Amino acid sequence: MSGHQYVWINGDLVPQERAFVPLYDHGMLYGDGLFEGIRVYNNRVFKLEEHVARLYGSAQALNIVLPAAPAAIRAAILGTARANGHANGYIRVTVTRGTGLGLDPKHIKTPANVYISCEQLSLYPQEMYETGLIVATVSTRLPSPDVIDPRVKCTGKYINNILAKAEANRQGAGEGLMLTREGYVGEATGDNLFLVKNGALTTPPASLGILQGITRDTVIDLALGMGLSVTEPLITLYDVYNADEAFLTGTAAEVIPAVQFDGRTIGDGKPGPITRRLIAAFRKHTQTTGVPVG
Ligand code: PXG
Repeated sequence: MSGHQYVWINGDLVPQERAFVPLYDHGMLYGDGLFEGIRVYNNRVFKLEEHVARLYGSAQALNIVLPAAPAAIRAAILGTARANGHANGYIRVTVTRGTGLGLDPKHIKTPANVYISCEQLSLYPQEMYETGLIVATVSTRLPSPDVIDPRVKCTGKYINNILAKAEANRQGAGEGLMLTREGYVGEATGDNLFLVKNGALTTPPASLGILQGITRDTVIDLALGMGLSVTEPLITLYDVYNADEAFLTGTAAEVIPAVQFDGRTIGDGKPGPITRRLIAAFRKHTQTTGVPVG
């Protein structure tokens, strides 16, 4: 099937050019849905179980009932990856509450809609992983957890992240760093932040209202495996500006060094040694773990 692209929609693999979303899909009308971005490395789906578990966690929080059990969704993800034939790719799973006009979920007469696609994706040019990213703090704040719980990876919340990303772009930065309303450092628009100071790693605590990234968890495990210390203190911009090294983690961005924040150069302005070691370890890890696409 190579060459053609397929999208899995509610149980069927449909050629991409014939894959449509209903006009009154609640995700389309109100951002009433959730999603996961998942990587395929070397014909293996990375952290499949973790991503599907997070998807079900988001669904449970939004009271959206998925029309299939986790094993069936995992099989559908693997099947979509297989049909599209990318040895290295990016899978996007989107679930919406269903199709129906009006806020009231009673108007929805369909089961939840499930869409799965697989594409090739490089978020940043390869040389940026060598030279490092420029990051700007943005004025767009993280929504507080009493408004939108960050552990719910719901589509609607991403308007904030899109505006933050555009704000960063306007400042000539590749990513935007978002703060909580209290001014603590939270996360970037689609990635988590790590700092290195005196050989030890820090990253903002998940309880602050950030997404507990699966790449973040992976990097914490790899760092601990190397004997490095990892803690989750409250971080302010002072800590960021005075770090020895910094990097971002996310499924799309992978592990990418950050060498400048708001015009302050981090360390000597080049990706640091611990960052480089973690990038190498992450790349090695992704090649051999993961569920074979088959
Ligand atoms: N923070 C936020 C706000 C995210 O959306 C991460 C951190 C990193 O989490 P993972 O689990 O990927 O390590 C994310 C990741 C997309 C897309 O278009 C998805 C994300 C980010 C940007 C784009 O599918 N999620």
